[in-house]
Amino acid sequence: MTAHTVAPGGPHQAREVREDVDDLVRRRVPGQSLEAPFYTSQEVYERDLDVVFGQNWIFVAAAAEIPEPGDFVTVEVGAWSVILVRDDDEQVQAFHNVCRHRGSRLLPERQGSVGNIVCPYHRWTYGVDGKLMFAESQPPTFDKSCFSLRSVHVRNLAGLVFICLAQDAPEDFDAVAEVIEPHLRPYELDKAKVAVTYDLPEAGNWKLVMENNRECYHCDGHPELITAYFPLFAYEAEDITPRLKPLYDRYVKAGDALAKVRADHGLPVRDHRELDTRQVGFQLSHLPLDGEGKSFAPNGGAVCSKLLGSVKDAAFGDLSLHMQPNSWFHLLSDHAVVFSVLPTSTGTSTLRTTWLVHPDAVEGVDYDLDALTMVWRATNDQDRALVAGTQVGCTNPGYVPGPYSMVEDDVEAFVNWYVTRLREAIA
Ligand code: 3BY
Ligand code: FES
Repeated sequence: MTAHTVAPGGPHQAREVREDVDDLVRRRVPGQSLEAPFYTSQEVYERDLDVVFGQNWIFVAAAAEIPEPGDFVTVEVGAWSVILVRDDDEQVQAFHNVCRHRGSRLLPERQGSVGNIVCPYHRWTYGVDGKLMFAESQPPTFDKSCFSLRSVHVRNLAGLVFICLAQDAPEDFDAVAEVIEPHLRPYELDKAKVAVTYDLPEAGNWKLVMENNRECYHCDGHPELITAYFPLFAYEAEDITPRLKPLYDRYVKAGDALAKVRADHGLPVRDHRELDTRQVGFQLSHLPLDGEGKSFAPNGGAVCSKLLGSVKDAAFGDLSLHMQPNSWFHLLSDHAVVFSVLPTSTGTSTLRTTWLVHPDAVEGVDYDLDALTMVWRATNDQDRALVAGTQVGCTNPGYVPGPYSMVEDDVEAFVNWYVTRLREAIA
C-alpha cells in the first residue's frame, strides 16, 4: 500500500499496513525463498508496482515491433499505459497513453500504425514526436506548446527497448548499455523482423516467473529445450554430480569450440555478472549449445536459413542476457528470442515472448514458424505450470520458506536485487 493510500479502515490502518510490509522486507532471511506475503499480498504487489516497476528500467519491446515511422505498440504496467512509437527521425519515443485535455486513453490497441495520434474523445491531435498539433475551439491565449504528450524515459539498446516510469531514471543504465551493446551489435536486432510475438498469462506473481527463469535446477522438466541448451546454468565444476559428468564434459568441449569461433569473429570471450551489485542488474554470457551447436531446434540444429546481422558462423552459441527486474534474452546465429514479464495482479502476470529473424527471412521459405518457436513455446508452457504450482503452494498456510541449492545463486541474486530496492525505498 502506498503512503498516500487510505485503507478501508482509515489512515490508521494504512500506516499499519505500510509498517507490515516494511517489517517483512527488513526481516527477509538471506539464502532462502521469500515469505508468502511477497507473492500473495495486495500491499506488497502495490509496493512492487511503486518501487520496482515505477522506479527502474524495464524491458518492454523489441524495436523491430515498430519498424516504420508511425508504428506503435502500447504497454500496460499496472495502471500505467505507455505508447512506444517510431518518430519521423526513426527514433523510438515513449509517451504516457493519456490525453493532455481531459485524460482519455489515446491508443487503446496493443499495436498499430498512425500518421498522428488523435484522441478519440475531442480529437486533440499529436504528432508522433508528442507535440500537440491541433485542438479545436481554444481561446487565442491557448499555447499548444504547453500540452505535448508527457514523455517517459526510453532507451533503445541495440534493438531492445527499455523504459523507466520514474521522474529521475537510474543513471547507471548508460554505463551498463556500454558493456552490453558490443555483444548485441553483431545481431543487428534493430533491423530484424518480428516472426511472432505472443502473451502467455501466468497464474503466478511476477517474481515467481522471474525466479523460475533464473535457475536450471528444474531443467529436467524441459525435455525439448535440453536437447540443445546445456542445463548447467550457474553450475561450477564442484557442483557436478556423477549423473551430470558426461553432460558437463560435453559442455566444456563445446565451450572451447565456441571460444574459437568468437575469437574468429574478433570477439573476446566474456561473461559479465552484476545481477545484484548495481541498480541496473544484468548478466551476460555466451553459452555453447549441445548437439549440432547451432540453434534451438531439437538436437541443436538451425531453425532459420538466414543468419542474423553480421553473424558469419551458424555455430555461434547462445548469447544469454538476463536483466533485472523483468527480462531475459537468447540471441543465436539464426534468430533471437526476447522475454518480458509484467505484473497484472498479486497472483498473475504476463510473459511476452517475441521471436526475431533476419529482415529478409521469409516464412515457409527460410523458416517454419512452428519449428522456429516450438522449443520456447513448450518451455514457457512447462514453466507456466511450475509457476502456477508455486503460487498455489505459497498461498497454502502450510508454506514456509526453504533453502536455495548451490545452483540457485541467480535466484538469490534476483531476490537480493529486489529486496535491496525495497529497502532503499524504506530508507
Ligand atoms: O532462459 C533462461 O535463461 C533460463 C536459464 C535456465 C532456465 N531458463 C531456461
Ligand atoms: Fe482527449 Fe478531450 S480528452 S481531446
